[in-house]
Amino acid sequence: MFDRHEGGELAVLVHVFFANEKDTENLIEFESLVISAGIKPVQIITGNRKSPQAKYFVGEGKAEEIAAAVKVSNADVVLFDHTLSPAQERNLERLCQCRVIDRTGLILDIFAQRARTHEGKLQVELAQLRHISTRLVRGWTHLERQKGGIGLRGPGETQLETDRRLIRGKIRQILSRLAKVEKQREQGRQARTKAGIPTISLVGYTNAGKSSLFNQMTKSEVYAADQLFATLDPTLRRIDIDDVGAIVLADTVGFIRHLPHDLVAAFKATLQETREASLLLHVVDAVDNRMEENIQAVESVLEEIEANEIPALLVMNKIDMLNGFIPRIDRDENNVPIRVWLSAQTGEGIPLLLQALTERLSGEIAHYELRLPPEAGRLRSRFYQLQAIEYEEMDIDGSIMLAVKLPIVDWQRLCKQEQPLLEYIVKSTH
Ligand SMILES: Nc1nc2c(ncn2[C@@H]2O[C@H](COP(=O)(O)OP(=O)(O)OP(=O)(O)O)[C@@H](O)[C@H]2O)c(=O)[nH]1
Ligand SMILES: [Mg+2]
Repeated sequence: MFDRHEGGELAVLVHVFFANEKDTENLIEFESLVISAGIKPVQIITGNRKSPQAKYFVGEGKAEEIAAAVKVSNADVVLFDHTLSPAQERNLERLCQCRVIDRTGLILDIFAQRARTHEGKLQVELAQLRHISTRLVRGWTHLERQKGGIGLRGPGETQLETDRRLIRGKIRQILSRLAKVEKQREQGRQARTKAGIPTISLVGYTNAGKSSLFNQMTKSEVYAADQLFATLDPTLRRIDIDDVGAIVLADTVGFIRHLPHDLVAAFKATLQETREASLLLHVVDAVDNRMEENIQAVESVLEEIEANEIPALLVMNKIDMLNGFIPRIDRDENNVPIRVWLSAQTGEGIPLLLQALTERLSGEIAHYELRLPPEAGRLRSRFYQLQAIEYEEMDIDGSIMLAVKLPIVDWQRLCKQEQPLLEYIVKSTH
């Protein structure tokens, strides 16, 4: 219907350097985000400010410079590398006589293009509707709207603008559909827990090579492309590792710094597998000159989605681009693997990764002997559900002696949920 990708929309990019910003890396990343959305940057306008200005975000003079650039370059849209208020967006649109999209709008647009599964699409649509609902008043002609394009794709803005009630109804509808999908997903997860299959989740900065590694490990074909955010939805695949048995591997959406906070909330649901994983494989692009910052950005997103306490193994990817680099495992002082250097593309180092995984997974099992008082029957059935009981014996006083064996993460989760658990420990045997 809308063919903007054929020619590519033309955009004027705006990036403001704030007082504490030193380098141009953020700007370069913004540009690649824009390109990965299928848009052609025709001019980049930068400025320096201490803080945003209320009316246009930038100052009056800079705003006029942007408007002039739009005219000269015949751009379709202005993209800001910042979060704009609805009012700022409106004022800028009036001045520039074209659409103005902020960073949230841009990332949402990329998400909309990349969503693959039903749940992912619903999540994006929900986030778009919420974003648009604050920005309903726009003076677009029909012609421009029919052209489609960034920020206009998705929930049919024309209609939405005519009636706010429609938007609310649509949001309700999506929420109830999402609830259904989430229920199905929950059932799948419970079945896996019951079967004692641990989940390993691939996480990492966008473009680090998660999907490529996922493909190497599963030999399946998941969409991998040199674009940011090639994956939006976690993709689950069951694989077998010698000495470990079955595991579920989960590919996830790429993380990014400065992800607008509402989006983190919206995508938390799609990262559910990550939050409940036994181990995270944190994939790092080892040739990216922002490697350290990317690792930190990923760690702070993990914190936001409450997955920062899950054990992680770093996967230093793309060593084929480091001349003569030999794949290897780095270990900590206890000889536990903490980093594996490999290439997801050529496959070199994959056997080392499997070895490290085996060591980590078998090293992360907790063994305990417990004495449960008669009234702790519920706890006993929790251990049964987790298939964690190695043997049990009834004592004369009615209490139950239990030997349990389960992944440390499951144990820790149980300790949080069942407060008295720690009091029942007779001995820890791992
Ligand atoms: N040279 C080289 N390129 C790689 C390697 N692994 C991945 N790539 C390339 O890096 C780009 C991104 O790979 P993906 O696997 O899509 O990365 P991703 O982390 O899944 O990206 P998102 O899903 O967008 O977050 C693609 O062009 C891959 O071909 C590698 O080991 N070596
Ligand atoms: Mg991917």
